[in-house]
Amino acid sequence: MKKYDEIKKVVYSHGSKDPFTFKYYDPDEVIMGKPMREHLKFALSYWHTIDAEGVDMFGSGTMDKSFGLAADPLAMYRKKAEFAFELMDKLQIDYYCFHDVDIAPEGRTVAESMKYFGEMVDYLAVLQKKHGKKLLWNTANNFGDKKFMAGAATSPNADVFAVAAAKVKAGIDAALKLGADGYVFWGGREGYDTLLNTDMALELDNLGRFMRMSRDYARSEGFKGAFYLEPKPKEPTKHQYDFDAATCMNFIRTYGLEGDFKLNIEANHATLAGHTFQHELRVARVNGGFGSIDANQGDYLLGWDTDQFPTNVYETMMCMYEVLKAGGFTTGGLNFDAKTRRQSNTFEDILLAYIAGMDTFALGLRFAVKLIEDGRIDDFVKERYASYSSGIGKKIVEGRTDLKELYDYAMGLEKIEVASGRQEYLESVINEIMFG
Ligand code: XUL
Ligand code: CO
Repeated sequence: MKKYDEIKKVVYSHGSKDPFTFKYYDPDEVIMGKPMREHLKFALSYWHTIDAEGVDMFGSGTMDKSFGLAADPLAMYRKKAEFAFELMDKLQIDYYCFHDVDIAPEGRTVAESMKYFGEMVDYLAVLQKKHGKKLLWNTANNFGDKKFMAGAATSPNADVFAVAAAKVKAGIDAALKLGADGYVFWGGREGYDTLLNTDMALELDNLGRFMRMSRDYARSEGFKGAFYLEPKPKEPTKHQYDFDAATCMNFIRTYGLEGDFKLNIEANHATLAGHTFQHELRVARVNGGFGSIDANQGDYLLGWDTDQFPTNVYETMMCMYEVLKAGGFTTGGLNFDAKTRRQSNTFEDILLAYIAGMDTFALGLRFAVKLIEDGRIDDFVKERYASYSSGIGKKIVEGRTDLKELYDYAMGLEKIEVASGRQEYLESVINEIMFG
């Protein structure tokens, strides 16, 4: 197998046995009026790809991403940034995403960390221009440091709330400087482990205040992008307030954040919440909250957030079906919040993992288009609800009836038959579309 440095650019070569080619992703191929790269809007996740070294609960890293510069953290982070942009070039990826702590070394004080962060943001601006790349979204890591052990915006300590707010302010300033399309809030520690020590009402209101202040600051500075809440039910906190898409939409409405806030739906978070990926996307879509996607997959036998590169075509197909039905991405895209397995510990594995993920989504897009063009599923659903297009059903959906009229109507009914849901047939249609 070729070495990482020998691979200059991964290109589309359907049927090829060369592992460093795309078999299904042809970035410039036009499908439904748009090139694949615009349908899919792939993004590289800085934390998993540039920083993570394969550490787990039981063992140390299996991969070294210090580039021999561990003794000089600023030089190391500059090298990491250069590596990130070269990697995006190789993979033909146009976007990237990062947390503040991913791109710059930690200082001894909050102020020193801010200084390093500012320097690295300036450097990313230079690299973005040089390589023609864009920032899909950035975020603040308000969960890793020990001061966030009881939450950030939901911490019982107001000083922690203030530090978290300062980090978001710096993040929004960076988003403006780098022209980001979005800004993400994922509340890994915003929740509780026991109600015995928790004032839930105050914590939720503070979280709402935090989001409103962030939005107001960003808008006043001219940020036009989207804000995203990222639902996840648990891990690291036992119960996270941003449990799932429905909970997040309720939060958005309760605190008057509609229009500004949408959702960043992650496949593995959906399954942790006991939902399918498609369910979470559908909830987002029908509630006006469809925004962006963290593309990965979990392991059905492991109960935690394994953040694997997606290879399940059935899931990416139903995901892309929802994306197409939502009218495609606007500010959002497909961020690979995914890491190579601990045993896949070479730089070649990073390329192979992204190729697998991108091809899986390319197949998902191709099949989703076929599913829509085929029309059998959409027609079936339409037909199933046909009783709402005329008569009493039409009156119900148009709000032109009431319980009294419905009572009289029901009294006149003799035989009521609900048509078959035909689940097995519909599942076989999906197989036909995928396998011919
Ligand atoms: C954690 C997770 C985060 C967010 C950004 O499970 O998904 O990486 O995407 O903070
Ligand atoms: Co994520």
